[in-house]
Amino acid sequence: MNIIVFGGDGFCGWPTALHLSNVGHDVVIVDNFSRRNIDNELGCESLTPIQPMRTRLSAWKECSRRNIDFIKLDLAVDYYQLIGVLCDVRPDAVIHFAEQRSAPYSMKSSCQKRYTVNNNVNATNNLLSAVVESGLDIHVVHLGTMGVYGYGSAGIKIPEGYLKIKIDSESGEQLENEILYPVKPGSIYHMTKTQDQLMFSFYNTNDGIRVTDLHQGIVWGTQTNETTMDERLINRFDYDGDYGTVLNRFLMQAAMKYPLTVHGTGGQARAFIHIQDTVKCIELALRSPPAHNDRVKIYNQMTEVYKVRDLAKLISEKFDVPVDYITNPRKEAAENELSVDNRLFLSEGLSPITLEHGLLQEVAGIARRYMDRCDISRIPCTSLWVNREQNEGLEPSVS
Ligand code: NAD
Ligand code: USQ
Repeated sequence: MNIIVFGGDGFCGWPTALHLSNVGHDVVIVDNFSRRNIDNELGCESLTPIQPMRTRLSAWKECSRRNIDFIKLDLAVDYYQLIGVLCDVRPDAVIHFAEQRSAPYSMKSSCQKRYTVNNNVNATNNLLSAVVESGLDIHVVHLGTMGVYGYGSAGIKIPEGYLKIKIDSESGEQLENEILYPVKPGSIYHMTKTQDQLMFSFYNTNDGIRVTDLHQGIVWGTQTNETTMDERLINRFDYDGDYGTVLNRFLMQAAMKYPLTVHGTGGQARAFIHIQDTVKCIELALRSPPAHNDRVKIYNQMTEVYKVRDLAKLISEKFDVPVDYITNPRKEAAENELSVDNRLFLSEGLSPITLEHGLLQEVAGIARRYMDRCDISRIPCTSLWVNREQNEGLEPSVS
């Protein structure tokens, strides 16, 4: 297949591009390097020494003898260039990772809130609009998030995108239907992902665009089979208070013997997936596109559910590091239960990497190896969901 990976310089996009190239697809990466620019803005960088795109691509050619092309383009802005790229490459599928993906960054101030909305909503709308205008039959695969559902499952397993409902009609009959699962975004970033869902639904119904939306949990781990082939191919590892996600932060904190930063009571249950499984899921999704006239196909791309405090306990015991319960900078439920249906990928052959098995390798192979690159002043989460006075009242810290 001819595939364009939008956002292919990022944490999920880079290993996906390499994997798809390795299994024989022709891959073009499109990115505007906004993530690298945000690192400059925040004064931090990946724990791992990621290389410039030119170096990455020539290293890949040396290792695999396969070529990946690169085009610098802002998906949210460069609309006419985007149409040109689609018409030149004529992709069978495009994978859309190109969004601002940090919830804390999206809540920093009105500037980051507006940037996140403008970037994410316009990127998705431009892509869908350009696919229509190109007249090509392109399968659009998007990286969405488990966060569109909120994290309370109201006593049911969160279904894969659609909720079966029964309602009483005016004449008293009971009608059955399926609707998009009601959204409950917990940050401006997550709100943009709920808006993406509506755009997919509209362009699918109106223009017949085939879309797969992958509602992904929190990705952990760093390396995949392809990124370990050469150090110049190494994937990024974010540990800072804005972009570092909880499990990778705990792994790096364990390597540094920095007390694990649990927000509130740590009663937040979240869904997780290893980066190696992310790339596998995307390959599986490409193999089973929705048929023409099918509705948007939604998968829950996650493999395990953990509470934050249970993760902290596991890592604390394994690596002998204390746990620090700190006031939660976010406005989120202190405790929740989460149960998720992920049968679609399991039925298509996914065999998940579990946390129990991957942790040690991650701490030794990545966090300890590159710990001299860590700037501990970047670890605290400084982005507050509401102002400090309101935040103090939100959730007491526990000891
Ligand atoms: P990332 O920030 O590392 O990568 C995103 C890439 O997109 C970056 O290289 C960035 O430069 C590029 N980009 C952003 N806006 C762009 C634009 N307007 N034009 C062109 N390029 C643009 O993020 P990631 O962790 O790789 O996440 C990728 C996608 O997966 C996101 O949409 C995110 O919502 C989703 N996701 C990520 C996780 C996770 O834990 N990392 C979990 C669930 C879902
Ligand atoms: N948390 C801590 N300590 C920390 C960091 C986070 O206790 O040091 C807590 C947070 O308060 C939250 C949970 O851990 O309750 C998860 O936070 P996170 O930063 O790991 O994940 P989140 O902000 O939800 O976002 C990440 C990705 C995002 C993706 C989402 C999937 O950045 O792109 O969409 O995971 S999901 O969480 O399933 O919505």
